[in-house]
Amino acid sequence: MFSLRASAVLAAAALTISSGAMAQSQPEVTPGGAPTPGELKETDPVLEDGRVYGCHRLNVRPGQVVEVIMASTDFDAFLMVGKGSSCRSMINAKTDDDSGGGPEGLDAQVVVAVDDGGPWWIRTSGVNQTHFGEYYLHTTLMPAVLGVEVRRANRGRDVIEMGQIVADRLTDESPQSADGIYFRCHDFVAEGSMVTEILLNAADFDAYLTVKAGGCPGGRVVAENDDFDDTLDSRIRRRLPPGPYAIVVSTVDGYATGDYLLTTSVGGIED
Ligand SMILES: [Ca+2]
Ligand SMILES: [Ca+2]
Repeated sequence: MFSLRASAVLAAAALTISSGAMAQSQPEVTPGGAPTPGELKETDPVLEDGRVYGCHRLNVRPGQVVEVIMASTDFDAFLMVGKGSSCRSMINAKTDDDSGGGPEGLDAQVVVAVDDGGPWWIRTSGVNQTHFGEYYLHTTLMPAVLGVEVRRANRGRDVIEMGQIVADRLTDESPQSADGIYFRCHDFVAEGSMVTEILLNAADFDAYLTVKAGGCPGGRVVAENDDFDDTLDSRIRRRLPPGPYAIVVSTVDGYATGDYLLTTSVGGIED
């Protein structure tokens, strides 16, 4: 009798410890705060492919654009960030292996545009079953505005102002060119004689950037770019005479869709 009671108590204690450990392994991460330490251990929950993973609740508000970097010197970091009921059931999650750079080029980086209350999650893992060790999550709140908010403020028009970062998305409901490629056209007004840098970062597709004279949909092509440096992203640096321009975001990936960041800034040397 006593032994049964004792084992029941022990089982209850084990349950308490286990749920306590679960709570500890899911610390909330608030963007902009100090780096969050984590560790992958052999006793952690396991994915279908045998990799262990960690789970962090991402404390964000709709309208925020957040960069998450997972850095580790112990193993090859892999990230998944998305929303859903848990780290195991996210929808439209973004994943990344090595975009975060780091000393060995193996850190992971994901940028997400927070379009609703989620809940949002960060899932941390390695890239194979033997990856264990310590890592840090660095989160940054980016000074970006969501495309949906730009359209809401501009009666449906896509507008980008000098110095702005717009977080937007090509979807299967975006306008299509004559050959079926999805695009989005942002109105831009050049005001000075400085060099304008226009940068298009797209994690999900091979970006293509075009600047045309006049407001959207634009006329004569002023500048265009497919890739720059060693990326598939696009960048244009051009001295644009004052006036209205159409900045067209598209892809060379056929009918590809996905998130992108479009940034305008002053400076740099003309391409
Ligand atoms: Ca990696
Ligand atoms: Ca490209």
